[in-house]
Amino acid sequence: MSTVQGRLRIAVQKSGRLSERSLDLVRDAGLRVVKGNNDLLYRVENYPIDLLRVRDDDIPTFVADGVCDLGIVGENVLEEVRNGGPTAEVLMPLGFGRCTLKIAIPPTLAYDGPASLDGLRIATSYPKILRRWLDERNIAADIVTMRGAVEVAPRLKLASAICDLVSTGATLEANGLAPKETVLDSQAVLIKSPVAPEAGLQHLLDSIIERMAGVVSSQGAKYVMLNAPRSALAAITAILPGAGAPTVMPLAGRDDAVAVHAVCQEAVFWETLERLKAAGASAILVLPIEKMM
Ligand code: PRT
Ligand code: ZN
Repeated sequence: MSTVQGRLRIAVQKSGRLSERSLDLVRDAGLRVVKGNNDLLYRVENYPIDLLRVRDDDIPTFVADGVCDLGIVGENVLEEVRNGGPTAEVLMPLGFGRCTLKIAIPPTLAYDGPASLDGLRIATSYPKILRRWLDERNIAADIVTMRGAVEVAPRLKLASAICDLVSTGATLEANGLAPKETVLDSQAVLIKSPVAPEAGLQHLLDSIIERMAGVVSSQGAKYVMLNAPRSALAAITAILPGAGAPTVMPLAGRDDAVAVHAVCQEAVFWETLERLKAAGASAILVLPIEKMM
């Protein structure tokens, strides 16, 4: 049973790379978040829900222990704190906070595949993930655990290689390091506690999860409307990216053409519109989708 009577709790990063997008997701799911005097806890005014704002490293444990019912955290953090105990269930990837945990080396170091790391010292903030990766490949390397500024370790002669998160690659470049191996691909995920909430809150929990899934799947999705010659219908439908069965409707006074409406789950680029037009489509409209269930 959740520790706070009568209220659900969602753990989000207090301040960092995931904070803003986590709050956006919560808000897009219809929760009105009120920032009170308490910095640790934000209240939701239209539902019995609180947001617990903590360091991202604490989120997996809070959710696994049932202190929070849901949490938003990077897969990298989730993997690093994984131990033999109860774990939070990963419900869905959220499409933000994308990064890759990479092994990088200075260009002066000879490299011919993972075996070249044998006997080296590697600096990282992710010792457990790195150790697992090395063990799987039978590589005996020393790991130096650093909490930040991992990229300076080779210059300071603390280590000869690093294993750190990369998004744009600018940090590696600025420090003269070259990425060599991908240890983990990561993004933010929604996690759920193995501890059930109070009976009266289960329905609300299920509904919040379903709404968040709707928000995530509507991101990037577009509603496309166009007119098409009947003869080109099959070709035009095939061009629409990630559309299921589109709705086809008659056009008043036109036997040779139809209106096509479709939800496209994948990005609709200008190139897609140009191909649709070349296939005979006209009056093409692409609209954003606000909610989807
Ligand atoms: O205080 P708290 O513990 O909550 O925050 P934190 O400092 O541990 O984490 P924070 O806010 O930096 O990152 C939160 C999460 O964002 C991470 O756990 C990842 O899941 C995700 N994320 C996405 C990243 C990056 N991209 C990222 N680029 N986390 C860190 N970085 C760092 C990386 O460590 C390196 O220093 O950014 C630098 C590299 O970036 P590029 O763009 O130069 O490649
Ligand atoms: Zn952290």
